[in-house]
This record gives sequence, structure tokens and C-alpha cells, in this order.
Amino acid sequence: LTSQSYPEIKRNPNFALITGQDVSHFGTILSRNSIIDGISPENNASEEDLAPFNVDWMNKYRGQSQLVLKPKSTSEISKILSYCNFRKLAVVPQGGNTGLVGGSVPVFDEIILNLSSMNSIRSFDPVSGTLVCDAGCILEVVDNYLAERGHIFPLDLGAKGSCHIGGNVATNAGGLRLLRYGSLHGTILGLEAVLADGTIMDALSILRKDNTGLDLKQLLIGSEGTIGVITAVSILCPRKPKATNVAFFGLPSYSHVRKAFISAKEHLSEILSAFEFMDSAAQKLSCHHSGTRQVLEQDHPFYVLIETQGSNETHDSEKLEAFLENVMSLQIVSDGVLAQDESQLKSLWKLREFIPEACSKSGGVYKYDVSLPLDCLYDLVTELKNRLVDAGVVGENKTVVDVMGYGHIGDGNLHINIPVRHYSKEVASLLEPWIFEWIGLHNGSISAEHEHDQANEGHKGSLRPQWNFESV
Ligand code: FAD
Ligand code: 2HG
Ligand code: ZN
Repeated sequence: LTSQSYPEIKRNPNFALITGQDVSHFGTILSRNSIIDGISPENNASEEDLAPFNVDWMNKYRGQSQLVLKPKSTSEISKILSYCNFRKLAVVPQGGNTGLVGGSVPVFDEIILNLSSMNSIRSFDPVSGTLVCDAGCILEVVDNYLAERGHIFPLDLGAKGSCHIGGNVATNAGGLRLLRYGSLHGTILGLEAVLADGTIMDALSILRKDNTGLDLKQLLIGSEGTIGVITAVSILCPRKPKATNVAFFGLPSYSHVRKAFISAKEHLSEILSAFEFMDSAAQKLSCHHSGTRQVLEQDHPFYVLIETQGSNETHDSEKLEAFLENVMSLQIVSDGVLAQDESQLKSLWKLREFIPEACSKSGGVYKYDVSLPLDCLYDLVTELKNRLVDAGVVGENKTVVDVMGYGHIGDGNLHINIPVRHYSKEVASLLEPWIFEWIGLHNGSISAEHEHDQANEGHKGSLRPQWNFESV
């Protein structure tokens, strides 16, 4: 579909059209192999070459950019943006393209500024734990680098193999251990960025405390590329814990999940590093698509994954035992398993981390990333499912596969995923605005850690279509 199919969505005429001359100018800034060019007469790119940059991770949003630039330095980015500003050419910054709200791909024909060639680690101080790296470094690569030096990155998430540190900062990603290591607003010490007119903002402080002037870097954290292009990040990294334990439990109800969380905070306190939950539908789909066997013998309505990280194995085991005794004697959990080695630990995490990918396998997926008070958090899933079932759209041979609820209980953050066999206006109109009104009525937030779906918000000056509504 093109924007023609959505008469309400118009390309902003204030932005200029890219010409072959523009591409030639970029050729004076970047090397030839840093330009994927579908525009100039001597262009080197087909639709196929451009597609990975134009389409998002969910295959839900598609732009029509004909030009991808892959700068290698902050100074190259500065020159590109300065020129684009002068020529009024629209730009979309792109990291690992794993964002789940359509922000990393163009709406129309914006130039894609892809950061993947800016991937050097600039420095690491093992005493303070301060890392300075380029924005295009892949999270997992950085985490492996830190592990060799006895440290970890303070953020971890399922897309770690592809997402960039710059993308993480631009989205203010939360991830799996926010409850232990806090938000990027706290761990980031400094940023380097290029503003829209090409000005380089050097706020790449490595200081833990710096109260001079306004803390401008905070504005860029979670700004999704709207204020500037983040080119480097300075961040405080914790010591790699000596002992890590992971347990996986089945529970009879959501109220038991809450009780387990209270018990985990009481008994595991400072060593608790993750408290994740998923409902039965999410766990089954994750097992099905990842080819993993269910780890507990029987089905349970809810599952939680609890992780501890500490510096003393004996001390941690004692705490874990006290916790297990509490949740089992009070019948808060129905069944459970404790990872015995690194490979079991990874398989338990996989059950949780694979859910987003599993939910995208049916054809399409509607996603909501919400914060709610814990007492009513799961009511939203129950009520939404009832609403869709009553409308007759859920089940085999129907549009909706099922409704899944999972997420970061420790942060009051629920992910609702609604895998569908194809996108449908009927389902969309059953979901929205109902879901947003429900969240409003319950004092929640419609955008917890992913930013808000750009389809419904202005995106860099123009609205974007959900491109493949009828066609998936
Ligand atoms: P992209 O997707 O490329 O870009 C995201 C946004 O940031 C876009 O608006 C883009 O324009 C902008 N941007 C990218 N790089 C820059 C830059 N250098 N300067 C300025 N703007 C930039 N998110 C969570 O919060 N928690 C999770 O647990 C989580 N788990 C995920 C699991 C899976 C399997 C997947 C696919 C996604 C998950 N996400 C999660 C969402 C996503 O991975 C994160 O939002 C991630 O931080 C995006 O990084 P990226 O490099 O892929 O950014
Ligand atoms: C997660 O916690 C991510 O797995 C992705 O934030 C959530 O895909 C989603 O809805
Ligand atoms: Zn999440």
C-alpha cells in the first residue's frame, strides 16, 4: 500500500525530494560502499537491497526510501545533517531496526541514516565501570566485551543480538533487569549527539556526579531520533555477578503471581535481578515456535521466571531456599524448577525471551506495552480477551489466534500481544480506542518502555500508514 490508500496521510510538502545531485554530494562525505543508492543514474541498489532498511521487525510498517547512508564517524553525520537541513531533506535515524513501534523505518521517502558502521568501543575503565562506545555497537557485542572484563551492560533484552546501544538510548529501552539496574536515565553518564542542523553536542561526560548546568542528555534518552542522532554513549556498568540463579514456577492465578512478587522482594531483596511473568497462552506459543518442551509437567494458568544475581553463591542459595520454602509452604506456587547449570538457565530464559518472536509467526501481531497498577494489571488481558471472544474473532480459522499477557511484573509493565492471521480493520477497531480508554480509567500508561505506536502519533512531522492491513 502507498500513502494513496490512506488519504488522511500526506507527505509533508515542506520536505524536498532527493535528487541525483544530493546523492553525489553525499558521495563527497562518505565512501561509495557506505551509500545504498536507488536514486542516481549510476545507482547500485534494487528494491530488494533497500527492503531490509524500509521494513520493520514486525513486517508491519514499510517506507519507500531510495537512499541509505551508513556514516562511519560523528563528523560524517554532522556533515550529512547539515546538508539535509540546508536542502530540507527528511531523515530517519536507524539502529538495529528492532523497535516495535515503527519508529526506525521511513514513513515515505526519508533518507535512512543507518548507524551500523559506527561500532567501536571507545574506552572502558574497569575501576569506575564506565564504558564509552559508539552508538552503532550491538548490545550483545558490548555485553560480551564487558563480560571479558568482569562487568555487564546494565540493560538486557531479547533483541540484544541486533539492537544498537544508540537505539536502546533513543527508545529508553527497559528490558529484563530494570528492577535491579534501573532505567537508562540513571545509568547513562553522557551522550554525544548531532542535532538536526549538524551541530555536534558533546555531553559525553564520564563523571558520576555532574551538576553543572542543565542535564541536556536526559532529553535525548527516549526521544526516538526526534531531537538528534546519538553518536556515542557513556554508561555506568555493574560488576558481573559471581552467582546467578534462575527459577521457573507455575502458579494457579494472577493473584498468586502478585503474592510471589511480594515474597521475592521480602526474601531475595537485594539479589533479585528479574521477576518476569507470562500467561499460559504466551508460554505455550513460545514453546511451540521455539521447539522447546514445556519445563513443568502440567499446564498452569501463569508462570514466573525469577532471577537472582549476587556476589556470594552460599549466601544467595540460603536466600533462595528461604524464598522457596515460603512460596511452597503457602502454596503460592504450584510447581517449579531451578536451573542446575548454565545451559538450563539459558533455556528457561529462552522461554520468556522468545515470546515476542513467537507472537510474530502467525502473519501479524498487535502489540500493547502498558504500565498499570499491579492489582489490576492482568484484568486488562482478561477483559480484552472476553471482548474479542464475544465479537467472534478469536479461534481456529478466525483472525485472532489468541490474546497473550506477559511482561515485567517487577516494573508493573504488561505486554499484550494479539497474534493475528492477517491484519484486519475489524480487529483494530475492537482494540482501539477501547484499550487506551481502559488504561486511562485505571491510571496506567499506554507507553511503558517501547514509546507509543507511531502509527497513532505524529512521526517526524507526518502520520504513517499501517502498510499491510489487508495484504498479510
Ligand atoms: P531501532 O529499532 O533501529 O530504532 C528505534 C528508534 O530509535 C527509532 O525511532 C529510531 O529512529 C531511533 N534511533 C535508533 N538509533 C538512533 C540513534 N543512534 N540516534 C537517534 N535515534 C536513534 N524494548 C524494551 O524496552 N524492552 C525489551 O525487553 C525489549 N525486548 C525486545 C525483544 C525483541 C525480540 C524485540 C524485537 C524488540 C524488543 N524491544 C524491547 C524493542 C527494541 O529492541 C528496543 O526498543 C531497542 O532499544 C531498539 O534498538 P534498535 O537499535 O533496534 O533501534
Ligand atoms: C519483551 O519484554 C519486549 O519481551 C517485547 O519488551 C514485548 O513484543 C513485545 O510486545
Ligand atoms: Zn518488555
